[in-house]
Amino acid sequence: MKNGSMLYPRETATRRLKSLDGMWDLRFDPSSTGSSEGWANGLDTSITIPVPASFQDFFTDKDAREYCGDLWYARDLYIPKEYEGLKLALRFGAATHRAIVYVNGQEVFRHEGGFLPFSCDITEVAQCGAENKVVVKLNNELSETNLPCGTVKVLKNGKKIAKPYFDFYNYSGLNRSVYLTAIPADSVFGYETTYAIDGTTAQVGYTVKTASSAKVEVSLFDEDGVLAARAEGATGTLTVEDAKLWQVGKGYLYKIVIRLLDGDTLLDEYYDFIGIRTVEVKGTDILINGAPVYLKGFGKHEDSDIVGRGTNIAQTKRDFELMKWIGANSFRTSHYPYSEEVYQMADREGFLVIDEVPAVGMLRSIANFLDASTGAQTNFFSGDHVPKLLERHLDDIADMIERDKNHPCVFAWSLLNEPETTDESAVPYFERVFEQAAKLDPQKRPRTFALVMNSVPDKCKCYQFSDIIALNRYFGWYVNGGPEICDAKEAFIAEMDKWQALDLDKPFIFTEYGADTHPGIHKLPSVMWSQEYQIEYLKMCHEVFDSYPFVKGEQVWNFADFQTTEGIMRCDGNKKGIFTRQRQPKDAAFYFKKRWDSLPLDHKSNK
Ligand code: GCB
Repeated sequence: MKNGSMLYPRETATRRLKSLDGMWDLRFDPSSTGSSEGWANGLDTSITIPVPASFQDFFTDKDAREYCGDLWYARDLYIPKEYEGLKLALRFGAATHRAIVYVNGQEVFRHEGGFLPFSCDITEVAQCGAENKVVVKLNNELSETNLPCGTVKVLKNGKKIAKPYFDFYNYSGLNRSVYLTAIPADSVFGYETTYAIDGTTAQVGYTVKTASSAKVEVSLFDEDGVLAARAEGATGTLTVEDAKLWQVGKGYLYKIVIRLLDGDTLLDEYYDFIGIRTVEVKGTDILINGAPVYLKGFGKHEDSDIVGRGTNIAQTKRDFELMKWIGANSFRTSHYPYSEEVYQMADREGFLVIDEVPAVGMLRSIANFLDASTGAQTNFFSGDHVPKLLERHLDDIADMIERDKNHPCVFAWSLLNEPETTDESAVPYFERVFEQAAKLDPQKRPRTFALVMNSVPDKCKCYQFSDIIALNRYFGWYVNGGPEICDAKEAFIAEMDKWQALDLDKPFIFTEYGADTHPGIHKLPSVMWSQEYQIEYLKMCHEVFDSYPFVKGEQVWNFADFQTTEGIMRCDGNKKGIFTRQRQPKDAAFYFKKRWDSLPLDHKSNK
């Protein structure tokens, strides 16, 4: 089924919005009999569950928390009489990992993929001035034909559990907000912008996609509400004199207002916030508004106590305050596109974001963080699952770009995390994935992917696709840890020398490096897992980064401790956080603050 508009839902003079957040009914369907038993009409259940949130961490019994399979959400929805005549849609910020939506017992939409929004038209089936029944059949199983990749294990007692090929817990459910949107039939469907800056003047190119032949008018207002430019037509240019640029650390935003007019009659109005800035990779520099930047920041996760991967704007706010405090200027949305509210905050705060599609687990292993260092080969890109997986991957890239292309904070796309690149079969796959991003992004942002430990110069077949080479490296943790850290450093340098010898003339950044650290462990001399070792490890890595002029960024793994699947390598989750899961600093946070406060934005620039 075709996805509706990906625009962030907003209320305007012509648009109405009703939140469906709150308590929903929930029913697990382990034997998948719900469909034949008519659950699409409503659920016979006593369980209720908050939305947005992952369902897992509310429960005190393990079967519910680890539930893997079909699960149904339902609630009543009163649709006001005034909405009659408008186009009605249900807009899900994310439904993890696949969903079938029913309204008043009728199927209205099917969606695959758990980290991007979809909007389904319900005009035909909805009743205005009456209660309606919204039911969503979710499924949270992992497979090799969907992103992120993994599998399902059936236990001897018949219960299924998720087996991710990735290192984060399979949080699922209605993780993001749900809205009823009511918009006019003649409406704005989407828009995009491009930027050219000449002295103090900016040319903002725009294209508006509409479901209408009405006249389009586009206006830009500055932060004081003063009109900065106006233009007419579905495609055009807004000339902004004395343009205030969106800068790193100072995210100046213009309000863009798009109106559809029939003579003087307003048919539709939509607004959003954009930032005037350019992005370019030149030689080994990453340039924002023509000026070089050095990335300081984190790989993150959407992960918090109780709500799991559910949108948590309160915690997001805390995260931004901590990132500002520590002197960071960037982060990667590892390993999936985050809630839209995160990008909105990054736009305002002037953070640079590497937006990552949920293409993780493309190395067939349930402990890929270990196998990556051993040179294990799984020939992931040569199986029968590949055509279907590629199709899903291309779809998710399209949806991510459609959703996020107007955010000034997004300066690069990460198209895969730690895929297996040591086999030729990866090459045609990469070609399609990289082409897709280039084709769909109006701003032609740089594209990258995070290279796993064994994607090294003489083995990796795919690094040439990247505009920015992004390395995930764990010398001193997964290899040569503890007293062997001196060997780790040598091995690290040996690899970096090989990259240097290739003379790629591209920026390198570290998208991951880190050491698990239990906040309760202090040790003199250090041992692995102690706070002291984390700092020792980080200092070693930084010495290596600092000695290569083409290294233009460091995003440590991870911003905070986060939940993973259980296992002997994980102690109630991954503990590589610089902050705890409750967002309090480990000692390393103070070490970073000192380092990052002293590194200028144009650190190591070629200018
Ligand atoms: C990686 C993965 C990340 C893991 C991390 C680790 O390479 O990209 O998802 O959490 O290593 O801590 O092992």
